[in-house]
Amino acid sequence: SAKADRRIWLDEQKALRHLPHRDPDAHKGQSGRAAIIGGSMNMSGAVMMAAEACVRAGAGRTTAVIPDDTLSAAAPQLKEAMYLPLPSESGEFARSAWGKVPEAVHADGVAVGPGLGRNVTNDIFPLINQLDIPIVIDADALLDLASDLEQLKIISRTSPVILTPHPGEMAVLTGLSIEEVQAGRFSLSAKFAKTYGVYLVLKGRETIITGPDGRQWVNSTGNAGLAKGGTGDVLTGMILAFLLQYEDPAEAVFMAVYLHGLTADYLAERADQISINASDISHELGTVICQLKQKCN
Ligand code: NPW
Ligand code: AMP
Ligand code: MG
Repeated sequence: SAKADRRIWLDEQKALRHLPHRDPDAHKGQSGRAAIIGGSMNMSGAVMMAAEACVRAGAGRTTAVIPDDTLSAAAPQLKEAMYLPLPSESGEFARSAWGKVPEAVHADGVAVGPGLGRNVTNDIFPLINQLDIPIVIDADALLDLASDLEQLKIISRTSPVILTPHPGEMAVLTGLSIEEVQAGRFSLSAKFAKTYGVYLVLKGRETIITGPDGRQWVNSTGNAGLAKGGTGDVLTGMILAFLLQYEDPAEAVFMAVYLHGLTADYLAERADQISINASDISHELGTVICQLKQKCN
C-alpha cells in the first residue's frame, strides 16, 4: 500500500550509509553536553545505565541529574559522568525540583525518565516548555506525560521531542490495552507522532520509529536477550548521545535503535541470549560500530 511504501526497513545496507563519525579536529564541546534526568532510591541503576550508554555512544559530557539522596548510590556506578543532585522527597525527586530543572541544566540535549519512580508526580512540562533542546522522554516520565498529552500540541519549540515507549507505556499514552497497541502498531504510531508532532519509538521486536511527518523506519536487529530490565534505559542514553552528534534527528534515532539491537545480536553470537546484560550493550557498542565501518572500506 502507499503507506507501507513510506516504511523503510533498517538493515545493514541502510545503516552503512549513516554510521556515526567524529571530526579529526573535534573537541568535547562539539560532541555535545547531555543531561539525563532520572533515578530514585530503588532505581539508581536505570539512570546510570542510560548515562553510561550516553558516554559510550559518544556524548562529549554527560551529567546525571538525580534526586540528592541517591547521589552516594549513583556516583560510584560511573566515573565518566558528572552529577547534578536536586531536592528529593522519600527517595524520588521532590515536586519542587522540577521547576528548578530548566535553569539548573546546562545541556545541548536532555533525556528524562529512567528509574524516576511513580510515587511523586513528575512535572516534566517545564522541561519541554522552557528548554528548546532535543528531549527524549522515556519510562516513568511517559506516564506523567500521559496525564496531560494535549499540552504537547500547544508547546512551541523548534527542537525535536522523542518518546520511547514499550507497548505497556504506549497503552498508557493512548488509553488502549497492550493487545490493541500490538495489533495496530504501525497506524497507531503514525497517528500519534503526527498528532503530537513528536518522534515515536515504539519498542519491542521490530521496533518502529515514526517521525512527526509520519515517515516510518522498522528495525531489523535485536533479539529476545533484550527482554531484561535496563535495556530500554541503555537505548535512551544512546538516542540522546546520537541526537547531539547527528544533524538529522530521524537518523540519530533510527541509528541508535539499529546499533542497540545489532550489539545485542553480536553478544548473542558469543554467549547465550539469556545472559546478555543491558550494560554489555554499552561495553560492546564500539566494537560493533568498528566492525561495520570495516565493511564500508
Ligand atoms: P506484562 O503485563 O508484564 O505482560 P512498567 P518497567 C508491559 C525502571 N527500571 N510487550 C508489561 O506487560 C525503568 O526505567 C529500572 C508487551 C507491563 O504491563 C522505569 O523507571 C531498572 N508488553 C521503571 O523501572 C531496571 C510489555 O509494560 C508493563 C512489553 C519501570 O519500568 C529495570 C511493564 O512496564 C527498569 O528499566 C513488551 N515488549 N514491555 C534498574 N536497574 O534500576 C513491557 N510491557 O510497569 O513501565 O515497568 O518497564 O520495568
Ligand atoms: P524497556 O522495556 O524499556 O526496558 O526496553 C526494552 C528494549 O529491549 C527495547 O529496545 C525493545 O525493543 C527491546 N526488546 C525487548 N524484547 C525484545 C525482543 N523479544 N526482541 C527484540 N527486542 C526486544
Ligand atoms: Mg524502559
